[in-house]
Amino acid sequence: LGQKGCVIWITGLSGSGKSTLACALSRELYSRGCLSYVLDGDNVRHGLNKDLSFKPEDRAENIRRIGEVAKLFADAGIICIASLISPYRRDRDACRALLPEDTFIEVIASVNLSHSFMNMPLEVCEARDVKGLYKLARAGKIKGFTGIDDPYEPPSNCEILIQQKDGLCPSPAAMADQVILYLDRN
Ligand code: GGZ
Repeated sequence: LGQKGCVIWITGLSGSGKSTLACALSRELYSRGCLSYVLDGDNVRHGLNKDLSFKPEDRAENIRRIGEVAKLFADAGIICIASLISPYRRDRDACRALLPEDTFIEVIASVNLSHSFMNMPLEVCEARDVKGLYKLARAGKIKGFTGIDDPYEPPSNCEILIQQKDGLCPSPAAMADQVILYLDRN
């Protein structure tokens, strides 16, 4: 096996397609004979991180722990796909600093380049509102919800921007292909 471990860090708002991309990417890697493992914020919060809330210090700790675990996977030669909102740039950069150069690949899901980084994705995510969380946040029933009353700081230097085509969100497989293309080239 010539596989080299790395961390693919997918950041973005709730409902922006992070988990969908993580899953599609993991499948695509499997079909190419590559070993990967998905660490999804929402899932890890049910186990390892079940003691953590969504206040900034706890989000920082959530991200720090997932970063450390992702590093262990990468050390073992596995492609670790971390998918979590990770809204604060400082916290993501701290994870990047844990890993050797070029092995932390930051990806932002569902970006429409013709619009500002934030507004368009928030509108889209909120319009989809798959789990009804935005509605609850707007009604004040969830406090500190990312994009509503808690900040999201988009990456300024990420390796991969998942681009839309003609204003349409790419399919999960097309999003995964954008990441695979990057891995192939680098
Ligand atoms: C943001 C929240 C919140 C608040 C619950 N803010 O889309 P989901 O529902 O299924 O995934 C989101 C998940 C976010 O967990 P992360 O570990 O990715 O967040 S972070 O990186 O910021 O630590 C969302 C749900 O939890 N959720 N409350 N207040 N998302």
